[in-house]
Amino acid sequence: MAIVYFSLGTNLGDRHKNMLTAVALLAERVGKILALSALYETEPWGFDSDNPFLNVALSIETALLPMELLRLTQQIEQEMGRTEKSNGSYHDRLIDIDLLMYDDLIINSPLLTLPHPLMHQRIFVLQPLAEIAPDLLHPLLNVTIAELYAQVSSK
Ligand code: PH2
Ligand code: MG
Ligand code: MG
Repeated sequence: MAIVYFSLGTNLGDRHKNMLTAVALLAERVGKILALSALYETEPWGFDSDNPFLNVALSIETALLPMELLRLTQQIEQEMGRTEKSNGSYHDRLIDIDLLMYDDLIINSPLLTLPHPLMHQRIFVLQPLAEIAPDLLHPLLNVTIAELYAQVSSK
């Protein structure tokens, strides 16, 4: 079994409903939820939009492999009605499910990079993640999530 961490975001439609649906589908298809953060309302990061996000972080114990998780999360995004494709620039979305970490695995493949390559820069990821896993070590940077969050929030 592996412990995996996800970041979820939504800034379109019924955001609370989108978030609950995504969490329920992850619990059904991925594994047991170990921890779920509060809901954080956050400003769009990296692009301009009038629509604030809801973000959460969660950890799950799973028997699935990283590429299986990637396929599953993309399938859930599609089932929930996400149509936009990532084309290099950010945009509003009904639901985004990002795999942040898979144990302390480091992967650099064309389809999947772990840990998520931008997680250490993103306050909307680090704040909820620091709530549920402050002592978790980033396997490349060798610092805890609490330290990364402190660094980003002091900028
Ligand atoms: N996701 C992005 C880009 N910007 N900003 C916030 N606040 N929350 C997000 O989930 C988010 C974002 C790309 O996935
Ligand atoms: Mg994302
Ligand atoms: Mg994504």
